[in-house]
Amino acid sequence: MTMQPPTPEWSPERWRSRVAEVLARARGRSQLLTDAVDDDDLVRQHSPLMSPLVWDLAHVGNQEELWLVRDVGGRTPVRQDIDQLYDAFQHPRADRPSLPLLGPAGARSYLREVRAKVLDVLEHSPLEGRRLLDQAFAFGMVAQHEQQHDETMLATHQLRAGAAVLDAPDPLPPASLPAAEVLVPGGPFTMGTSTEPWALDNERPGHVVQVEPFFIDTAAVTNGAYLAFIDAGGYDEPAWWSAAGWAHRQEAALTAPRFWQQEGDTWWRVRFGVREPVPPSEPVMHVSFHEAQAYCAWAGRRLPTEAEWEKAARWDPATGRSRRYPWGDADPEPEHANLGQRHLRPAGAGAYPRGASPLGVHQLIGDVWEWTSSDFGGYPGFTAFPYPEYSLVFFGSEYKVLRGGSFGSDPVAVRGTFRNWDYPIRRQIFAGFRSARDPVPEEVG
Ligand code: AVJ
Ligand code: FE
Repeated sequence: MTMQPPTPEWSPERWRSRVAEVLARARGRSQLLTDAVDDDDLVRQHSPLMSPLVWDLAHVGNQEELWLVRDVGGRTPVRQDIDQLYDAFQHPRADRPSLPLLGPAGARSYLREVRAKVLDVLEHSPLEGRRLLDQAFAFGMVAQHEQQHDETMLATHQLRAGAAVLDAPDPLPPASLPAAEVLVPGGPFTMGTSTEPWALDNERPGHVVQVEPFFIDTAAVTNGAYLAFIDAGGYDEPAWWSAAGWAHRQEAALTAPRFWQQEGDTWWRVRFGVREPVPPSEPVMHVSFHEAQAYCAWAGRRLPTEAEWEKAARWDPATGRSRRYPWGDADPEPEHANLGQRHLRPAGAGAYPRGASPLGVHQLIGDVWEWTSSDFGGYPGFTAFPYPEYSLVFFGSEYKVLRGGSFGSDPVAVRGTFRNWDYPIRRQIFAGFRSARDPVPEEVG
């Protein structure tokens, strides 16, 4: 079955049922990730990079209250007194455990109370007349926000010490691909979107970008390929690293991706509490931008720019149009991509042939986030909406853009235009990369 893309003709009833479905799915995920551990575990900080899980939980409810209960619904607040505790800009993650936060039971009942009001607001809101209401934008934004925190909570699970508490079936096995890289022809394509209903402000507006021809890997760089870089002494050769990357490699004493351990000749990794040999055909993950960049330099290649990544993912050579996803305009289904925490690991190359782009680039969506070489910035004509703290305050050269989502990202929170960002030293996200290169003259006639 194919999920048809939303169109401007969708009735309010159709939007309402889509919203109810995505809100319920997000809540089920939040509950699963927080019910999996005991109360002590929920209030503990598992890493200075992360909030206690109980903070994420109540923060999700507080954002839902701010946007949907109060702003869209115009209803009386549920808990105005706790807003500042859950404002991400008032308290850095490292300080959050010492705040007078709602406890696990209090957070759960807060979320229930907010959600009950929101379902009533959904039923009674006109879904037109304000930008926040058009095509149920605010509801879609809130569902995406909860799913983004669900991926953050999954990353907290990965950082947490102790026995495994999460389990999921493995994805389909890898399959061989006809080529290791493909040529993406030069020329214009439309980057970003002005029409995707729930696209966030940083994905807008759609605009034409000229891209020079380039080659891009048909699959993400694997653990096996990355091991060759390690074995070749890549972590000890400053020539492969940028100045900032080498300084960080030295200071943090990096020798391998995060969560890897070497024992004799074998590399092991810990994945959600399970120790296992590093699987060679799976995409490498938990590498920083700097490690990705150094690998590419060693391999005689480079990271793709964000525009290159998006052209490889969305551009249809037959029509010249940009698709919503590599496979077309239909919403993601399980056969297209490894999304939604259905599996707790990325799949190997070739596991999702139905999700390939027209040019034959595989697994751009799902499996692992992919580092690009681009800084996070606003597109020409950018306007912050509905609040500058989602995107605008992060624009600048400190953050690098990642694309495509991971196995931990929900379909509602990933698109061909979706942009994620993080500091170039970060490794806690489910991020890997694919490489690119410029053609030599005889390759582009
Ligand atoms: C888009 C993943 C970088 O988690 O910092 C969540 C998403 N913004 N709450 C983040 C977000 C506000 C954001 N990222
Ligand atoms: Fe948030």
